[in-house]
Amino acid sequence: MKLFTAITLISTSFFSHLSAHDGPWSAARPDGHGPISVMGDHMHEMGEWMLSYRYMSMEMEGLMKSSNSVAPTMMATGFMTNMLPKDMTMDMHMFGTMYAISDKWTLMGMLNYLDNEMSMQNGNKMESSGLADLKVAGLYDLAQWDDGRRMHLNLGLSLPTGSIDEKHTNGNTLGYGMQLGSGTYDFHPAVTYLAQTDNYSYGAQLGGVLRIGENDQDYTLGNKFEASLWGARKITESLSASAKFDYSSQSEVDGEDTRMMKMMSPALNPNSQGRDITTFGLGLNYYFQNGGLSGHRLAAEWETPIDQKVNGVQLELDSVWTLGWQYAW
Ligand SMILES: [Cu+2]
Repeated sequence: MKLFTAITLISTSFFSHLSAHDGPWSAARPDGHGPISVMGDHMHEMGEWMLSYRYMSMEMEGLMKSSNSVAPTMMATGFMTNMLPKDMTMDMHMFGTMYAISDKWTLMGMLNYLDNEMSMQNGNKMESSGLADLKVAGLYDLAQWDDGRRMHLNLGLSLPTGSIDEKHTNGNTLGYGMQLGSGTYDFHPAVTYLAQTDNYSYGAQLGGVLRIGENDQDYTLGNKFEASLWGARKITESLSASAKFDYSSQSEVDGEDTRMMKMMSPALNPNSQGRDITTFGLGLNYYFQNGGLSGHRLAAEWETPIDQKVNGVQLELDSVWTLGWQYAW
């Protein structure tokens, strides 16, 4: 009889791993939050607060024309060899806060600080740093099912707090990619779908950036469409590992900043902005559930392109690292 009970217990616990999640979606597990590079992936319960800090570092090196690598020459690119970019690093410090005013609405605010550095073929180095565009968002709960699935709407708006007047030390206006903001109010809508089983979780987010009007230099950065799909495995009660695919498509700049000599360098050319890119990412989430750090989360994610096609001539994206800390109470 004891043997029978033991077999029953073992087989029940084994098969329960295969069955769907019992009960609603839960944030109280490491993969209760998406990969750290995904914004607005989760909501909170009424009255809950969250603070977060993310550090994102993006490396670009080598030139591309459409989907091909090209030599840094005038012959290959149509731009003066001296004025072609060689590499660029973009570091972003992202400070975020979330608060759930009800079980239906979670509010979000995000302040980013940018630090850009670009080297040209002639050895010139250009730098810009400062506050980027402030983003506010409301996440609205669309549906929650009893088997661990849920869906929400992201309604975000970014305010033109970032400078579009960044200059090189010689007084020339820096290119579009070195500016800190868009100069326009931008609408960031998205739909997010989440699903959990006992040991796995999945998510998908479809969204974009829609620019409203044009900025005071008479141009508008390209609108962007983005689709992300990820899956994560809960390894222990505190640790999960994730894989993510992300596709985004951003169009070129509409209009032009007449302070920039657009024939000189692709960095200054409105038609050499925006790209279609598919990336693959691997990430880890760690969730402290006990002790003094209970409620804190640490996460890291590395992403690299598997396919990219730039508009005009641009630097090739190599990799993106995102490291993050989150604390909810
Ligand atoms: Cu949160």
